[in-house]
Amino acid sequence: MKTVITFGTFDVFHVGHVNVLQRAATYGDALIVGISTDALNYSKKQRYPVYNENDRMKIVNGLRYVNLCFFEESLEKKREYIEYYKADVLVMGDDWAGKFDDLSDICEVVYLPRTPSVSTTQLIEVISGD
Ligand code: C2G
Repeated sequence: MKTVITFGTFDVFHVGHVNVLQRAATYGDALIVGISTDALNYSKKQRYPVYNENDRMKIVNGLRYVNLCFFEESLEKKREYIEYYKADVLVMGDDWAGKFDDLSDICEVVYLPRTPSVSTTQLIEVISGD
């Protein structure tokens, strides 16, 4: 059995997230998703996500091609998570291209093209009428 792992905030969940998760699932038999915690997001962006970590996890967990979700507490712990979940493949969007190549000693590392013209930042601008 081949296990795939991916990570993300998934806030506010949109079709670009669906596409990357759906494509990631095709790289193996089971897909595990690390959901960035609210605290991790705050440390990166100095703002909390629109949806809290429990709701974001519930949304991603509800997708039929996602087998398991867990909270990603630190960007530095990817190696630990990959080893813990015995993942064979790490899949990330290509905005992270090259960033995780050092993990290729323990798993296959794949970067998938981002879905163009969809982003939460853009969505927030449309909703707020900016
Ligand atoms: N994504 C995509 N197309 C978009 C937007 C996002 O393919 N238009 C992908 C990203 O490349 C990523 C995943 O969707 O693989 C989740 O994106 P984010 O929620 O923005 O995750 P991010 O904050 O980049 O991840 O360890 C990484 C952290 O968890 C943070």
